[in-house]
Amino acid sequence: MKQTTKLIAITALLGLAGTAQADNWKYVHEEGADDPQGLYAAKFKEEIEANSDHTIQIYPVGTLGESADAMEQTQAGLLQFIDQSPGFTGAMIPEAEAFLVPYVQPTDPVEVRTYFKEGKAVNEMFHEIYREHGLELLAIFPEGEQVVTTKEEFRTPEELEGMKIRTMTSPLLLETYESFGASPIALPWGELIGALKTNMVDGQENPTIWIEAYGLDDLAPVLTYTGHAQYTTAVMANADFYDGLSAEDQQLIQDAANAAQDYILDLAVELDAKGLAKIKETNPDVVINRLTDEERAAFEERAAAVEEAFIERAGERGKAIIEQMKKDIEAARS
Ligand code: 6CS
Repeated sequence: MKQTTKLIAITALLGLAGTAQADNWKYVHEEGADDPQGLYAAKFKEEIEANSDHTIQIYPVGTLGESADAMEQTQAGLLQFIDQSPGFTGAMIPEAEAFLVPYVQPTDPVEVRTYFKEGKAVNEMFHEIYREHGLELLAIFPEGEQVVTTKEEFRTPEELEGMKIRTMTSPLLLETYESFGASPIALPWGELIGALKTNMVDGQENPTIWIEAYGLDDLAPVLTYTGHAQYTTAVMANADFYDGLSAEDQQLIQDAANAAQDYILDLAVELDAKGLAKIKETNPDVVINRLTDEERAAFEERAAAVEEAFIERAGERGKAIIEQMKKDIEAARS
């Protein structure tokens, strides 16, 4: 009898060991369900749930505080996955600000796709750096060219002078707008709409799809395409959580991240164009200005100081990243 009980217990244990435990993983991002980060997260969830017994609970913008709060919770291990953009992460990881250095990132849709999919800088140089902050980097993807929306028109740094422009919280964004002649103010996303409504700020920058989705063109109807940046975002896992997983689950996560990246790389360009079409269709007051090469040159000249400030902060590693980014863009162009 005793022997039989033992046998049953051992069989049960073996049975358990053979079955992978089904977990519910929490994934936080900075946008709504229909925005690029939300669409990426939904695809990631779909892949994980189709290929394992695990489930993903998605927390969109506003549900767990601002971007900085979500990062704290992820680093503390309360959340397993996070999508946070360098515009916020750069305050903690100086090298991540490489994505913000003006007039370095590509804006042409075909170049953008190749650069993010195949570029050595994007795909190989950030993993170790994010690891130093307890994060396993899973994907980096674009959301469209950054567009400046203001209440008054500007085409030169002199005309931008005195305008209070809201940026995300990475220091490099403040330096960028200072160099462009504006008076920048860093604010979390949750404070931007109120700041525009109360004239605490006169403008802001964001990709077209986001401007349309949140009615930013209604609050500051001059859209200026300065060609200085591409909105970039990154998806990460808590590194301790990731390291504690089986090799099979780690592969599951990498495969899901890659599938979601392919999906969003195609979609982001489409969404960007749709955003602009919708603004033109629905906002009779909108003014759309794309700076000429000559006009751009005046801003680009001033941007050189920002690149120097970046290298000073991010050191040799930062310098190597920027150099590689430039090579990757050249390769994408050809
Ligand atoms: O401007 C911001 O703060 C927001 N912009 C985008 C495109 N995504 C999330 C972020 O919080």
